[in-house]
Amino acid sequence: MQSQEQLLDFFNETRAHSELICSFLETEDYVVQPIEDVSPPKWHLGHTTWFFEEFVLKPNVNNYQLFDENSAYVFNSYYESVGDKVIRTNRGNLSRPTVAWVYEYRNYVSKAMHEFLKNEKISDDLCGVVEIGCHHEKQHQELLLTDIKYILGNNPLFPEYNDQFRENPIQDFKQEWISISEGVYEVGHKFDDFCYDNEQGVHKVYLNDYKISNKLVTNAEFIEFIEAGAYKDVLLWHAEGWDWVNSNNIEAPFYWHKVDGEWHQYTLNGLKKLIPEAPLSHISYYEAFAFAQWKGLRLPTEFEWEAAQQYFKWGDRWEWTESAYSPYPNYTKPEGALGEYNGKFMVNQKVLRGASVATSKNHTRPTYRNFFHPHLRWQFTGLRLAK
Ligand code: AVJ
Ligand code: FE
Repeated sequence: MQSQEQLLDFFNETRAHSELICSFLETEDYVVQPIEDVSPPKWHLGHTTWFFEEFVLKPNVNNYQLFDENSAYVFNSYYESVGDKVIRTNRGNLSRPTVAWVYEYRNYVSKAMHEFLKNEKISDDLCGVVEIGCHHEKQHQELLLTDIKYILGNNPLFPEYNDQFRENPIQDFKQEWISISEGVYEVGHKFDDFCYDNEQGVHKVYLNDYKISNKLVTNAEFIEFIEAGAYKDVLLWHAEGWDWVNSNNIEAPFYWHKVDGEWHQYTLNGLKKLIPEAPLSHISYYEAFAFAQWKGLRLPTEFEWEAAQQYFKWGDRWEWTESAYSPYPNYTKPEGALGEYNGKFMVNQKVLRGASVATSKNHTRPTYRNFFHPHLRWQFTGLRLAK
C-alpha cells in the first residue's frame, strides 16, 4: 500500500490524464452515444467523478455537500444497490448537464478529494477505495479512447482525433514458438500492490505441454484469411459466430475499409493505408477463433497465457483467450456496492489478457483479467496463437 502522499499524487496524475485525453475533442464530440456500448465522453468524465463522490466523500467526509444531488442518477453506471439511474441507452440523449458543468463537477470533487487526502489520516481500507477509484478512472481512460475512436471512426468524414497517438507499433522480430512443459503452475496475483478482486485467490492449475507464439497475428496474415474466403466457410465458425457474421454482413475487421481496391484502416490519426506488418486489431472472439481454426491452431487459455507471458512481449493488443470469464476457486465479492464491480459480470464473457496501446500507464499486470462479450470489436483486440 502506498503512503497517503503517494496516493494523492496518483489521484492527481489520474484526474489530469482523463482531461488530457479529452483536450483534443470538440464540445459536440462529448455528447453522442452512437451505440449502447459506447458512452459519451462527457459521461465518462462525470461517472469517474461520481465514483469518488459516492464511495469516498459522501460516506467519509463530515457534512460533505454534494455538488448536485442529481449526479448519482445521471452518472451511476450499473450499481443497482446504490439507486436509480439513467438507462444506459439514454446516456447520449442528455444535452444537459453540459460539458462545462461536468468540468466544474470534476474540479469540485477533485478539490474535495485533495483536501481530504491532505488533511485527514485515513484508514488502509479507505485508501484502498481511493486506489480502486484511480484504477477505475484508468479503465475509463481506455474506454474514452476507444469510444472516441468509435464516435469519430463512424463519422463518414473520418475526422482525426490526434496526430500523436500511435496505435500500430510494428513487431520487429521473427515469429517463433515458445515451448512450455507440462506441469503445475500457480496463477493469480501474489503481490501486495494493487489488483482487482477477480485476480485474487492464487491457485494452481495443471497445464499440458503447449507452444505459444512470441508474436501477435498481423494484418497481413488476416488478409490471407479473408482472401481464402474464410468469412464464407461455415466450417470454421461457431454457430453463434456464423449467425453474427451473416446477420451483420461481416467481411473484415472493424474499421477496415476498401478504398480504390486497397485496404485502409480508420485510426485515431484518421483513415490510413493498412500497415500489413502491424498487429491485427478490432476483431471479435468469433473471428479470433475462426482464424485459429483456419490455421489448424488454437487460442491459448488465460492460464497458458499467464504461465508464458514472461517469454514474449505483450501490451499492444488485448488478446482474446479461450477462457470463459469465471470466478477463481476462492473468489469472494467485496462487501457492499463495490461487490458489483466485477463479480456480477462473470457469465457469458471471454477473458482477454495483456493490455493495449490505449491502456493507461501503470494499469495492467500479468494477472490482469479483462473481459468482454465475444462479438465486441471496438476495443484494441487482437490474437496470439497457441498449439
Ligand atoms: C473491465 C473494461 C470490462 O468496461 O465495464 C469500468 C471496466 N468497470 N467501470 C467495463 C469498468 C467499471 C470494465 N471492463
Ligand atoms: Fe465505471
